[in-house]
Amino acid sequence: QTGALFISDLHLQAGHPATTAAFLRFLDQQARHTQQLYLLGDLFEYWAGDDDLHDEYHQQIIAALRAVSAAGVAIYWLAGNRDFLVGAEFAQAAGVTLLAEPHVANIAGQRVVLLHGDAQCTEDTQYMAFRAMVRQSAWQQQFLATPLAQRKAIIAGMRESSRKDQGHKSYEIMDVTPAAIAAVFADTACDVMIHGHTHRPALHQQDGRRRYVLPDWEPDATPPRGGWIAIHLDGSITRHRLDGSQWAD
Ligand code: OKV
Ligand code: MN
Repeated sequence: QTGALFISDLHLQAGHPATTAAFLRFLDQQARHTQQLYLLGDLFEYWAGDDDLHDEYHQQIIAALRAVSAAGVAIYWLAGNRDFLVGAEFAQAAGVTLLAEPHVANIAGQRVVLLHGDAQCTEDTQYMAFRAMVRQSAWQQQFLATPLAQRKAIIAGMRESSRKDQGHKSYEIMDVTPAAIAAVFADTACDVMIHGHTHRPALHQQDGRRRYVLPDWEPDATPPRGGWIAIHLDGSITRHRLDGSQWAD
């Protein structure tokens, strides 16, 4: 048994059956044997609102999460930049507890600060402005008041224009800003940080502090991408690939 497991950036969608299968396998073989499971953002490729809960694919994911929760695992959710519209109805249905970031957890005697990671990519000023807008509750209320089909069309339009300007290339070169990371460490008085978003899995060690970055999941890529971080009951921290093999940290 482990104290806690951490994953992020699966970008789950009906059109990616290999990632879906890897996630369901992870829930069954790993997550059932942990005390706490932390989902650190972008579990879904996008989330248009909790009224999309009834979608067949979403029901499959929700049922799988609820089964793990019902087995006694405490599941926690931090929003990513793609699934920040997940709300109380999803949380209730899936048996997960919504967290606000930065979240400080005490796990096996370790004070750990948890983030998705997008808010620390401060050099992407265009994205930071967009984020500030869509994270406002007034903006979200207005957006969620439009019909679901229209919201999906708006998101699809954003995805299409992001593909067209090769926005995906420009934001994949973006990384967290050292000053933003230093500020989180200072504000939270933690020595360990775990986040995702940047798709640059790593363990950064500096001044006695550790910053773990989670991988995104793409099991069909060569080499396959994906994996999780574990905090064990003795406080040790390990990184794992999708096949369970451990990184030599
Ligand atoms: C993904 C990033 C574009 C970075 C929008 C609700 C909203 C989801 C979305 C739209 C954009 C993802 C899903 C994309 C990542 C970018 C630009 C920078 C920094 C809404 C839910 F706003 F309509 F409510 N999005 N897309 N970026 O084009 O794939 O990661 S995306
Ligand atoms: Mn992200």
